[in-house]
Amino acid sequence: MSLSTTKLGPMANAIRALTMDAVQAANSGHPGMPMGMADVATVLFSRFLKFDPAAPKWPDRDRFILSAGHGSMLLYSLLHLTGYAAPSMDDIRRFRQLHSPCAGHPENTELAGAECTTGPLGQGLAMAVGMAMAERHLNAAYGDDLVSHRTFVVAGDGCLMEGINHEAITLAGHLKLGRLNVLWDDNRITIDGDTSVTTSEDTPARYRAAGWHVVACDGHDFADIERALAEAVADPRPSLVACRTIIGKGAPGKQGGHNVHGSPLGAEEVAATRVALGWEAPPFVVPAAILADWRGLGAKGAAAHAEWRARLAASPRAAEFSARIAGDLPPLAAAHTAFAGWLTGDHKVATRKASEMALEVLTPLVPAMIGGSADLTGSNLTRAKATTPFTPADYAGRYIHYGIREFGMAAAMNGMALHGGIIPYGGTFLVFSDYMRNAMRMAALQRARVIYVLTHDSIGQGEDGPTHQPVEHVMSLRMIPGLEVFRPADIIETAECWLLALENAHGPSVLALTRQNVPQLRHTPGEGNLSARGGYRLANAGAARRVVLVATGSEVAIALAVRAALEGQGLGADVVSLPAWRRFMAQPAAYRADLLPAGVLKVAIEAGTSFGWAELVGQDGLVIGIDSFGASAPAEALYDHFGLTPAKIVPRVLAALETT
Ligand SMILES: Cc1ncc(C[n+]2csc(CCOP(=O)(O)OP(=O)(O)O)c2C)c(N)n1
Ligand SMILES: [Mg+2]
Repeated sequence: MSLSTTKLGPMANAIRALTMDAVQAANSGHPGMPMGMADVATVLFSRFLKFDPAAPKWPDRDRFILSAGHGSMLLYSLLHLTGYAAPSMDDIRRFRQLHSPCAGHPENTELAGAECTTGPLGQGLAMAVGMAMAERHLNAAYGDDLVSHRTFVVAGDGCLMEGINHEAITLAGHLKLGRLNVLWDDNRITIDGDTSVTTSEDTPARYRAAGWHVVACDGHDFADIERALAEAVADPRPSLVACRTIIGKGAPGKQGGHNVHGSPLGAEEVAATRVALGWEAPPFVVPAAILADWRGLGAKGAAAHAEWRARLAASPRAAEFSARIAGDLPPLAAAHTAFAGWLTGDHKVATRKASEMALEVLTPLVPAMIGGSADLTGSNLTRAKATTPFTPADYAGRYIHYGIREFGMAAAMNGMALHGGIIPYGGTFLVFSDYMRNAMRMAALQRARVIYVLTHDSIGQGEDGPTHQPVEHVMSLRMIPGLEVFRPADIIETAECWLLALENAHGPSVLALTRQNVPQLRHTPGEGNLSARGGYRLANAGAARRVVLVATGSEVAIALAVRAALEGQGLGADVVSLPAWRRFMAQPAAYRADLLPAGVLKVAIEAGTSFGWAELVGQDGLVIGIDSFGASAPAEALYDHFGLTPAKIVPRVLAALETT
């Protein structure tokens, strides 16, 4: 079915009408962008996008990313009009209301047709880069028959102005992601007014400099849009399509101005727009002929989907491919055996080194694992032998040199995870998690399985000094809902936490790892994965218990030394290792109370902020932490300077015992 250009106008106006009426009903929302991009989106969906509304998760569909997430009504309109099961017209009527899947910004957990959650400007495009990387990798692994699709992005001035845009497009240009096409809503308006207020950049020149193909079109001329999109799709480079548009197009009194960006048009202007567009239908009604055109267009995708399913059915790798896309882990018995073997050894290694050893075991078993680092491979120890570099010449490679682009890396990893078939992990220094923090938050919000290998996790990194020494980071990452933060104490806990991170299929995980060596603390076989409960009793009091020492990561060994000193004075002390705070908090109250009993002095030891620890040790507990920035010196000198040695901690515990 091919739609004549005369049909496209009314189809685009259906988007405009739904948008202005939904925003008006909610008395909140952003009409400008969907009304301005309605024509471009109609051409994209009718002439280029490969999709099947009956199968929103069909693995070989094209990905459509609305990076300008404030224009969510564009996506909701398109999904409804083309015949996705959701959103329904009732959902659209309830735009921005509690429990409507038509939330203020698109949320992947609310709608099957929303590939990712967008709203923080710039990140949708950066996630799309990850999706395009995932497509190339899986194409290299499974061939054109099973994986051959494109990634289309609608981005606004804001998405292009954000700093992450530079990271994302230089990475995409370098990796020659020719199947990535960005449709730029070049309306020259942002909230504060004309873009001339804030920028004088030659944006196309910047894209060209990054190795992109750039083409422009009149975003309200269907034939011109089609020409530009055809050129973009044909070009082997990633493409920027600069669509010159008028924000709020169709609203006669408001189009072209910044006030139409994020406020309802108002009843009068809505009425005037109906007249201007010749749109006579009442709110939330799409005339049958226009709806039929949209639905016919949606139904068109079933054929391509059916052909793909036939190819999958004929493939000897069908089951493997489907399991991979579903995110199933292959059997990990060999890893369990290997890790159990470590119990009999005595490894004094940094936990970053233990992580590398774990990766050497895991990556050959789990082909979905794609590693990388933001230019700190030799420090993060993220590269295992099974993972060769991912390059334009070899997209089958499983190791991504992200360059010094932490935020871009984190967003790309979100895109890869959301694409499906990939379990991305990537490294940087823990202190630079701040650079990618919003993408980590977005991973949690989107329930994406992304694993962050964050090394040099305390003052223990030593001589680089306070700029490189995390103090507040571990605790502040624990505050992000849905983000698992693991801080393993030794080689055994590191292996356990890697397994837990992999098994955390619906959320991101942090592995906070030391630069400095730590002793192996566990040697007992058959105990199972003790880290799975978040915290566990590592050592029992010998003498009558007076103290419980709670510690994480490299400080667990210190806690054991403190315990030995206390026991030497006849004071019984337990040591609780707490590799995963939130997991521990999710345990039954009886389990927590058994580990942290009332009536006993509880002491927390962590080389980071004391903030928050009172929740575990109580107001009468003792918190040994660091509430200032670090300093530049060898690690041992810093542990002494900041009072984190047994010699400095024991007197404080004794003093606290006297007052309890
Ligand atoms: C990271 C981030 N910063 C700020 C905002 C708030 N915000 C939403 S839309 C917008 C203006 C975006 O301008 P543009 O992309 O040109 O959208 P248009 O006004 O053309 O629809 C801003 C600042 C945001 N959503 N994300
Ligand atoms: Mg704009």
